[in-house]
Amino acid sequence: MTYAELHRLYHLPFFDLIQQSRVVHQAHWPEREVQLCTLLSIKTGGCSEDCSYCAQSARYSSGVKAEKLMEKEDIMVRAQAARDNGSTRFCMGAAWRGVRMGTDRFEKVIDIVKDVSKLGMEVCVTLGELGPQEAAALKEAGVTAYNHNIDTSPEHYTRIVTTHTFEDRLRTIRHAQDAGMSVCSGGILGLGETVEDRLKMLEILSGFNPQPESVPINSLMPMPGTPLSGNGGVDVFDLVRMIAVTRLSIPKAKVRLSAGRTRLSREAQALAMFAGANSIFYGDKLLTAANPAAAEDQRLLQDLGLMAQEPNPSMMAPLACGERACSPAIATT
Ligand code: SAM
Ligand code: DTB
Ligand code: SF4
Repeated sequence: MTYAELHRLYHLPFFDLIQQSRVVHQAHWPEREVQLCTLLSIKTGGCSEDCSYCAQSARYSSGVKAEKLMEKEDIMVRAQAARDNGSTRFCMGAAWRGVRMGTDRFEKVIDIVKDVSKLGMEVCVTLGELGPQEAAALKEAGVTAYNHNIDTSPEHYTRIVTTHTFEDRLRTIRHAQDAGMSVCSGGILGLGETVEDRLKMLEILSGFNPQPESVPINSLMPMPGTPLSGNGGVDVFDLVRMIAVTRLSIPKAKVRLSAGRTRLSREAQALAMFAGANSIFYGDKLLTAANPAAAEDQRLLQDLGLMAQEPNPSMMAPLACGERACSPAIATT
């Protein structure tokens, strides 16, 4: 969707905007379901990168200790617990700049993915930068979706991260798509960006071909010791407007109301779901930061008459659209 159209929609009177996004939401997602995804940090802290929002960067004194890659057996216990608790997607995150074929740690991740993917949940990983070979190996091992956020506009990105570029992020996303993985890509609100930056981010996300399969909308969780620790909270109506415009511009995506729900009331979360959010991180921890307790989320869904979504049975990536027709991003065997 063009920037001009996103801008027009975003600035509609609030009720007009959410009325429109509700119609599109119901047309594409009539089932009254919310996807439950559980996150696990399989390699925490000590990251070489300087993302100024992140407690896992080695450059900041955030109090997050650098740990080794978790053992597969311990990860399997957590994955089984997530499934038993009702999650249909298990998302493993690593505080790495990226991964490289032939390294011991990448081989270990491949082995972990193979086993987790046998549990019947969608498997998501977020490991930083990927080349084409790494992407193909992850797809082959059973990854459903690769999470790689663009986080904000290209212009604002240079004020938030200096150790890699916005173009590096786009290249990794292209490699994940070319390998036939679904792409999960979104951003963070509250990094000191303008509304224009947020809409430029959305212009880029909605312009991906294929569009992202899921779009996490995070609100900054200000982490002690990071350069952005003093940033204020995101206004709830700004957040809901972004959710609504995301739903309108990427209608088939799971729009995930992501980090920052601990600061939102039940009513605010209900409004975000009404406007188009249909996925949440589920379980009391994100990667290092807090998330609402699973029991609270169960109660919220029950009170709203919403159900947990089944996993995508084919686990196929969305189709890429050419000028005349849509075809799979990669031929599947
Ligand atoms: N290292 C990998 C990478 O950068 O892609 C994967 C892990 S990284 C922590 C995943 C995403 O979490 C980031 O792109 C960012 O959108 C989000 N995130 C990290 N810290 C956050 C914070 N304090 N508040 C909100 N979102 C955050
Ligand atoms: C995403 O967009 N949000 C998740 C997931 N993808 C990996 C991570 C949120 C991290 C919040 C801060 C923390 O836990 O350290
Ligand atoms: Fe490292 Fe990812 Fe955190 Fe950036 S966001 S510091 S790459 S873990």
